[in-house]
Amino acid sequence: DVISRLLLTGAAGGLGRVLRESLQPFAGHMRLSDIAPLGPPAPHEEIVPCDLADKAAVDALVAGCDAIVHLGGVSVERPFEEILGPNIQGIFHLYEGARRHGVQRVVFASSNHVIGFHKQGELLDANSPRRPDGYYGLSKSFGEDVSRFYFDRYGIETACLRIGSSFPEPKDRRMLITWLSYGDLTELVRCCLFAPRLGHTIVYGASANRDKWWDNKEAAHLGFVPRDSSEVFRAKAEAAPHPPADDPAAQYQGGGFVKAGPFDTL
Ligand code: NAI
Ligand code: 15L
Repeated sequence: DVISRLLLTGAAGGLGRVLRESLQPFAGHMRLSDIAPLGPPAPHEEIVPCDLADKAAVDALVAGCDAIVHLGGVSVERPFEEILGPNIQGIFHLYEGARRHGVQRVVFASSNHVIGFHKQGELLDANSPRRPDGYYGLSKSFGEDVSRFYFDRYGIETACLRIGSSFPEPKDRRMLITWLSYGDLTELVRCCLFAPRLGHTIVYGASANRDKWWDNKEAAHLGFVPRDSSEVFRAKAEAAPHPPADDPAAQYQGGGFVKAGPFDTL
């Protein structure tokens, strides 16, 4: 299976650089977008710089694409005012563009920070209540609602990937549980792009790690089976500094995000 024209936003970021390469076999042509530099395009690539906060620019960006992998935006906890344009206005602009130009499928990089205020050790699934752990988590929660609305109203299919921690290696104890390898990330996105019926699906993005906080039974139709495990990194990750047991960062699934801010500036 190949998507004729795939739009990848946030293509200059950590995961964007990974998927720019790893999704190549699944896309005839890739339109790569970011506000950061993307380097020269390969023959199968097209570079379209775009600020997600700019509605007209996003509309033009989306035109002519068959599917979207949306990674762009602020990816860490920041003051609300910095998140508003890229993440909140940005997701609205993206779906308006998809509606106007008939794009039928979106893979949206949501985040575990949508459920970050659940306690560590609790087993969640797609029906668990959302408990965002900051302005960033709130923006992803809004994005999940926007995608649900555009599915119910217009039939645009979306997978909301509640990605745990997708880095080359898990860096600490929490990430031994939340880690998503780049190989499993690619497989998850591939499953979402090609599932015969995607509908509106919430799926957690974690590898086949020993300990789990998330159950993907509601996303079984994707056929996503993670292959990697954080276990090979256990000794190194456990040796890293970790917060004391009574620290909120050690108590909640969102880790340190739950105590970032509140960024008073007035
Ligand atoms: P990143 O911060 O490396 O990449 C995000 C990209 O979005 C950057 O290249 C940035 O320039 C771009 N961007 C920011 N503001 C923009 C704007 N106004 N207009 C256009 N582009 C803009 O983040 P990373 O790690 O690659 O994550 C990708 C996506 O996955 C993000 O949406 C993030 O929230 C989400 N995610 C990532 C996780 C991880 O473990 N890496 C975990 C959970 C979610
Ligand atoms: C995220 O949502 C962030 O984008 C990423 O940088 C990590 O902090 C990750 O969550 C995490 O929770 O480890």
